[in-house]
Amino acid sequence: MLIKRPADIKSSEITPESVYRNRRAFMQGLTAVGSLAATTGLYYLFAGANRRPPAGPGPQPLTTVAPSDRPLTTDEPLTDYDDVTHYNNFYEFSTAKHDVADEARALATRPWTVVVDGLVGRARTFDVDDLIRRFPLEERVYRLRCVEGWSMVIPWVGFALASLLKLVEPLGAARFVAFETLHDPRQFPLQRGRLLDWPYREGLRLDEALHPLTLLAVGLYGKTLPNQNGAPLRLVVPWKYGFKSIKSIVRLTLTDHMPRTTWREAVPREYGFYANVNPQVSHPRWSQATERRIGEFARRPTLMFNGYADQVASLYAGMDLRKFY
Ligand SMILES: Nc1nc2c(c(=O)[nH]1)N[C@H]1C(S)=C(S)[C@@H](COP(=O)(O)O)O[C@H]1N2
Ligand SMILES: [Mo]
Repeated sequence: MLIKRPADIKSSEITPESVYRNRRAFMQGLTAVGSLAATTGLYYLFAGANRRPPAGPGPQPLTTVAPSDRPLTTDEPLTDYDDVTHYNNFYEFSTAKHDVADEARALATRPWTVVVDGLVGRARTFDVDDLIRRFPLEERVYRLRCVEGWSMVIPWVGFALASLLKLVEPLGAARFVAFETLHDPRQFPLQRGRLLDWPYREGLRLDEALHPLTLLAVGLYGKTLPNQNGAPLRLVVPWKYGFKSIKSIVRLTLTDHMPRTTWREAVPREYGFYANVNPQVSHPRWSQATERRIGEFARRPTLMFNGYADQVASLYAGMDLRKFY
């Protein structure tokens, strides 16, 4: 298998945001035929709505340092900011991707605490601003591949999950990390119903959690995370399907057993715990061989481990990757 190694180029050196905005308007004009997305696209094209400033104070600038390791960031063209922030999966708010941004506008992301507990020497509760100040923030440009068959390239801002885990001193018995999104039906309208078993839960094996690619993101495009992208703190695991990258996290718990995870519990025959991107293993209802990069016309081949095989394949030595996990 041919694996392309991503190069380290700062997103700001790749393509100015304005070029992407223009391209997006052009593409939307061309593709605006007979779909909900098209209706939205036409509206944006004629209303100039994709240039509208966010309501309220909006995302704040973050200071970043260069990534610690060159292969940790890709040089592929970035997905347009408006697509990254208006084509979202965040089922606590809506199942309609284009509605999430509006629904998430009022989410209160301060004050916000994150508990890290379980099999650790020093269980701790952190204020999210303390975390943001504590670690040097890196810009990491990662591909994001959703299990639904679309993908984006996003310039995240964050720090390695490993840095946080070190602070709590994992015990020898710890083998997994469980993550939970905030449970607050007053703020998340769909948590008042039973669409999923709330709160949204995800998990990683401890070695996956400690891998240098595994990021806790606090921003994107150089600014704090928009609410719809999982403010104030979300996980990003670029070699796994997007549903592993849990948003608006309030708790991490180290455990000795594989934790419950939302999508695996909801539809066990369709979603596994590992959920590594694999073009050779079809979803029961569709092929995973190709994907639609948001902003492009033609589908492109999906890469093993979403193009991160060089860095992560060794984590799964001895596991049958064709088996459904
Ligand atoms: N809490 C929570 N986290 C979540 C989801 C969700 O519905 N709720 N959706 C997941 C899915 S399916 C994807 S593809 C990504 C989408 O992230 P984005 O909207 O920032 O692109 O978030 C993931 N994290
Ligand atoms: Mo997804």
